[in-house]
Amino acid sequence: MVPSCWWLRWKTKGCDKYSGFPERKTDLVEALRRSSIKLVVTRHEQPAAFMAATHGRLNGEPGVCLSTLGPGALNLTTGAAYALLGAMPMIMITGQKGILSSKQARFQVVDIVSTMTPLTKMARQIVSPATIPSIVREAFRVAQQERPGPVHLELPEDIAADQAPAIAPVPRHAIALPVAPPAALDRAAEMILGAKRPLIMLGAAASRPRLADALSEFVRRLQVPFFNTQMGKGAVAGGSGLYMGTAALSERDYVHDAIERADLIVSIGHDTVEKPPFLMGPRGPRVLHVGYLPATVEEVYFPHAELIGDVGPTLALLADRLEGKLKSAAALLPLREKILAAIGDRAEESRYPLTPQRIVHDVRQVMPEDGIVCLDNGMYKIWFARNYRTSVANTLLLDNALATMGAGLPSAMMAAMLNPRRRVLAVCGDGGFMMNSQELETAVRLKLNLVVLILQDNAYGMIRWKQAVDRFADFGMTFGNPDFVTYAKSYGLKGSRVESADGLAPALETAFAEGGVHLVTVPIDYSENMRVLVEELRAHELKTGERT
Ligand SMILES: Cc1ncc(C[n+]2csc(CCOP(=O)(O)OP(=O)(O)O)c2C)c(N)n1
Ligand SMILES: [Mg+2]
Repeated sequence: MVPSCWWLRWKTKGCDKYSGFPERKTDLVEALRRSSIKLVVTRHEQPAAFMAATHGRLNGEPGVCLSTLGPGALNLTTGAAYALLGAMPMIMITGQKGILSSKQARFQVVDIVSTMTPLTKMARQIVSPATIPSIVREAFRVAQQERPGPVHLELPEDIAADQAPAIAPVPRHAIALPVAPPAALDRAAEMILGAKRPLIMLGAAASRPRLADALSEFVRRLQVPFFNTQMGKGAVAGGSGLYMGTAALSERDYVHDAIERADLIVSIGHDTVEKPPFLMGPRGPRVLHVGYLPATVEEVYFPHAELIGDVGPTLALLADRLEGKLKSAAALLPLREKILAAIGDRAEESRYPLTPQRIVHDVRQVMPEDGIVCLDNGMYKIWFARNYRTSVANTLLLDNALATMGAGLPSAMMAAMLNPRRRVLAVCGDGGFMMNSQELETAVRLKLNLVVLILQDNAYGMIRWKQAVDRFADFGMTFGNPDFVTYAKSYGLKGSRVESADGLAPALETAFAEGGVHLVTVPIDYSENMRVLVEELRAHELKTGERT
């Protein structure tokens, strides 16, 4: 750490550092003040962690969040789990009481390293300034290395205040990952060549920022139709004409018509932290797993073969073996039109309150191709994952891993910080929004360009839907809301309420055109959850069941 003049003066007067002199608490902040590092103060530690994780998710470089000891550090835990399950590189640094003496006994002392151990890839206490350069380098290496995730460092205040000789940081170097060996590539190529109805699935790891070009190229060269998981959305660039849908549900959706008919699924970057995109069983397609790491074997995911290595170059070598040779590449493509038509049904219906389909449709109209939509967690996530079409990687940011409420606004804030010239929209339910709505102040202070769309049903709609599916009574899930427009104004930002079926698109357009932080609230009609996601899909299943 940076030695402080104040401490040096005190030392030269001959004081004993550990006898009765008040211990300093804020050396790290003071060091930050003197550094080139940008410090953003948030209004709660949890959103700071969501923001840092989203930094890592979007550009591959870990975001760093800091908190005090005890209560502040505990508030980072949900963010740690978010980054761990979502494979987002992030560093958390938390304070701790001095370890060489304890002037305040156990006041605020919680064993944070133990708390963080199951929530991180690595959790360590720093016990001496001399080790800081190597620990910090190691923390960044571990956070970024596949599978990426969070790392926790605990910095006790006496270590932070200690003097250290000038020790240079450990320099970083480029690391090239190995590609899959030729024998594995040959085996995989043979499997794909033998398939009569192949289908590609793009999973969460397909959305790693460095992979977008390689994946698009692979799909273009093979001309095999593809679908994606919720977190694999947008990984193939442009209108390839091969997109078959997104598996927002685990079974029985229209996209499963293609999945069930496939005899081979080339599963690229699937991470079983996601709600299963399909359920493997004794029957069904064979699965070839392509990933940075071997597949975790689950009851519902147990690939028949694997191709492990740096995914981009490995796929290029695989395409070299297959390009132009796949006679049945497009066998499942005729199903595409029907699947997409069913998904797009009633997207422009003029009902008020608005249907989820209409909201997704209107948001897509307002967002340019590279605009970024960041979802919180609620019922609408299924609708956006299923119905919102993307053609640029990481333009629909959702969390299908921890699936925590409260991350929508902070993730959108980081997306807006990293992409000040792109349109960024946070979509939140009225439940999830209120879990971190205090960060509107941070967004205003940072002068972000950001629109927040609140979908208002005065309820925890997702759980209400599950109650209905379970055929239980509608109980305990409704609440009141503040007047969101007045609430927005109290933070010094503009708010508007959508008051007609046709009002959403213009309200969003105006908000984006004006710049700054805006809040738009729209009432949502969730009767479509039962009508489409239960009754319509049940009827569809019966129909397809009769045919086969
Ligand atoms: C922190 C957290 N608490 C609880 C849940 C369980 N949960 C998932 S969705 C949901 C309801 C979300 O309500 P809202 O944000 O209003 O969205 P809606 O479903 O009503 O559109 C709940 C309680 C969760 N995912 N995360
Ligand atoms: Mg709600």
